[in-house]
Amino acid sequence: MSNIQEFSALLDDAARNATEVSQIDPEGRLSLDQAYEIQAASIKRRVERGERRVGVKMGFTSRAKMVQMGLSDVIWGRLTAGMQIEEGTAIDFSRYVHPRVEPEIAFVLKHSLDGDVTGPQALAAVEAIAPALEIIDSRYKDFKFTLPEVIADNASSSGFVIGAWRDPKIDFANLGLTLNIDGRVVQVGSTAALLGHPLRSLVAAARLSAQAGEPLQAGWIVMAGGTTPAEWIKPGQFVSVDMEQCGSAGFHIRG
Ligand code: OOG
Ligand code: MG
Repeated sequence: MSNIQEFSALLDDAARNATEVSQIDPEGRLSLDQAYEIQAASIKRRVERGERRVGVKMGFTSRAKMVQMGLSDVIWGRLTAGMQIEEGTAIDFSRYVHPRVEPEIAFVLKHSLDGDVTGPQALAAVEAIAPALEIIDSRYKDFKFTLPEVIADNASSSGFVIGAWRDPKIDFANLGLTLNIDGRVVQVGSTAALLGHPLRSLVAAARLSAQAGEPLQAGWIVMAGGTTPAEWIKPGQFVSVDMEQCGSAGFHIRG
């Protein structure tokens, strides 16, 4: 269907040029499968420009995020190396449309995970865990979208920052965390917000990626989802996450 190519080009260009677009499916004609086809086609364009695929991000895995965005299905998106921001460095505000940030936990895998796996099997594939921040920057005007629209837009993914990797032997089921802007706590949460246990987000990532024919690979990063509502960010700020037993991760915003 040529709409797939057309919409993927529109969203990829919007992400590249930091411009916003109108909703692509206001009448609700797109199926979820078509939305994921648009996402795959837009990531293919990035890969063809030389960006390496580095993992997966999960979305709407916490109640806080479902309530904030008014959508309740777990979704996923594709991460590329071009989205990773070195911890402690500065981003350019002009490269974003209307960015928000949310505190997450990240996994890096030592083994592939293919299809239906149990929690213990998923844990056995984890090389390390880390506190992380996701910058979400919907390409849609006013951050307003339907479920197929946000899926087509790679689940709003724009950037991610990962702190120092820690041994996954830490019990990370319920680690307290804060999101801080200029050292002030703006959100308080816990890793338990992610489907009751963050490993459930990894299990879902394994299932959904395998269903799409792209099983999770050794070395890939999985961002497990926002644990609190997202916060708007502005030029001049320093944004960080502090996670119990795991330290912190942060970045500056130049503007
Ligand atoms: C969609 C992305 C959701 C998460 O962690 O739940 C997401 C959005 O909120 O724009 O990244
Ligand atoms: Mg997120």
